[in-house]
Amino acid sequence: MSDNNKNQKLAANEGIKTRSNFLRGTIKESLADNTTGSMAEDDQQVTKFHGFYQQDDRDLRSERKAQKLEPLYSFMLRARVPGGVATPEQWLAVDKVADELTEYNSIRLTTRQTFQYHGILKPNVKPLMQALNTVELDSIAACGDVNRNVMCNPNPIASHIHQEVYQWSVKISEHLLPETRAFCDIWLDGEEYKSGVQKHTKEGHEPIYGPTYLPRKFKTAVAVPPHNDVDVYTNDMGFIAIIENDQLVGFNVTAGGGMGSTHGDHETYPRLASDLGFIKSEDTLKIAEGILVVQRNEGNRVDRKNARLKYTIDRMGVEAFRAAVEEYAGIKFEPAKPVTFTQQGDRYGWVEGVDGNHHLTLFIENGRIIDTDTHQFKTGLRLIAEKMLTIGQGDLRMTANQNLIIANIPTEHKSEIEGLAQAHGLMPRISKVRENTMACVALPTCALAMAEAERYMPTLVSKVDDIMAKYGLSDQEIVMRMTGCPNGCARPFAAEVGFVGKGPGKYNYYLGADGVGTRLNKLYMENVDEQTILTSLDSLLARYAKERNADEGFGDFVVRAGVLSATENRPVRGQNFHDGINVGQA
Ligand code: SRM
Ligand code: SF4
Repeated sequence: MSDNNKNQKLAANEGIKTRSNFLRGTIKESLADNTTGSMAEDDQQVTKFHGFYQQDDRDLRSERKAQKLEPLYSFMLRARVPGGVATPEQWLAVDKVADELTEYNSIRLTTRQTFQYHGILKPNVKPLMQALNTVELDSIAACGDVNRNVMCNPNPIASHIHQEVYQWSVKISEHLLPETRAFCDIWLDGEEYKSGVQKHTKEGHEPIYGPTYLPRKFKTAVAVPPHNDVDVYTNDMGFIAIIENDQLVGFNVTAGGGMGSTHGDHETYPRLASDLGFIKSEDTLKIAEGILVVQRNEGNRVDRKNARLKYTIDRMGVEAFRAAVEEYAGIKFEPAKPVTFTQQGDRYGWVEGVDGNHHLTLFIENGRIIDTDTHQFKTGLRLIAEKMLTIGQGDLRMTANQNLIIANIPTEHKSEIEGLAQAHGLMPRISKVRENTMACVALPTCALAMAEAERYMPTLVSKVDDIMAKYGLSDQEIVMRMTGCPNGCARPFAAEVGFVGKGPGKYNYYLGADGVGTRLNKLYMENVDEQTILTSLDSLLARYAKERNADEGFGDFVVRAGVLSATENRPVRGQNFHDGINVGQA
């Protein structure tokens, strides 16, 4: 244990992890208890490591309370899908499970390239785990104080490079999986996972994590420049592919990114990752393990608000952290290679890969796959996956921006796939601003939401679209993101325009990131309503239309025009980040 934690009362979760006996807790007993829809209190923490969270529908809370009923408990489950790649067989199973074992009949693509189900009743959790296992999917370590789903650029345009880089994301994910047999025992009655991920594991043996796992969640992304679709610098650990002469030679490694913060608490802050240096590909797993183990040893286990790797690095200093990783791994970092990122979001429509296959990126607003009166995303994607099976080719790739790529389609089947997408509303004409939006789930399922996000962002974007059109800016891209609280699940602090929920209908409003994910934005107005936001955007966009330089993004413009100063890339203790112009009602 680090000196940081000595002689101090550890956070309650540390006790829960210790008592859980390598993530077993009393999950089996909680599942068997049919007197309540809930899990026992400690188990509600332990189940996160198994990929699921207890929730209740907040829209129904007061009604249920008035009826003296317990909240309508159900579970959100998040799958582990490294790099976001799913086969058509997997997609069809995922689709069927949504109908048969969840109350919401929807699939929710997340900001970390996987999918979630909401509204799983307790008796359905185990059947759902087993159904996913039949198609080699699992939710091991999708949440909890462990390395979570590993992201990777999903677009296989330069197929051989993407395949190789993608394989690294799978290897990192599997190398850093917890080894406890609790997963097989609880969900598969002791059988092995069909994918083989638990094959060589031993009972009570966690060589990388130890019995109390990490102090806090830990996230990893692999980027392929010039695309920064995975927002690599917002991750605890990042690998930036270095390609020379059309070959992957290694990775620039970054550490200490994160978005989460708490309103008004300057000891918490978003941070972009620090560069550690370049490594050869063959050293990837050793370095990944080293970064994780240094965080395991040095991270704060007393205060969970100060426990992410970003705080450990700021406390230790980058040099000392790098040296500790080098010592563990027995590998020296070389100086980082130059890299340039040119875009943060996804590119929509068809692209042709070097191997002649075609890839269609679809905009899925806020990742919600559901059939409604206006569009039938769920049905359309099911038919596309069925078509892939009949043609014997193709896969579905979730992006880090809550979208989906229909990948590896041969030329002769392009038009059939496009026909299905068009017929089900999957290729709507939308503005450039909307294409670059994301909103987190927030209400009604997220227990931490202070304001709406997914259910409100589409309306706000329509109003912003009108302003853009008024100033002739409809072709201009702006990265705009919203979350229902400052935990930052849609990475709002890395957006050119960010909205972060403060209370019902009220948002903190951020400006000034660079549109490629290498500079954070800054608080511009605090606790403001829609009208204040639109009035402000109207006047800033009017200036932008007149005064911008050629190819200047909105985030760069507001900084150059002196609307606010640029945030330093790696703010220390939040100084720069929180010094916005506070004109809200606070
Ligand atoms: Fe998140 C907690 C949803 C990506 C930072 N996040 C939650 C919970 C589980 C709420 C809770 O703890 O009870 C949310 C569940 C809502 C629901 O009903 O589904 C939730 N987070 C999401 C998703 C689904 C948002 C989305 O709309 O796609 C994303 C799932 C990602 C995945 O597949 O693994 C999601 N969360 C993120 C990201 C973005 C990223 O990782 O790239 C962040 C910011 C990056 C970071 O981690 O710093 C993020 N989520 C948080 C935090 C703040 C962590 C911190 O350091 O303070 C919390 C709260 C916590 O951990 O205490 C949180
Ligand atoms: Fe919930 Fe906040 Fe994350 Fe949105 S940002 S999903 S409101 S925790």
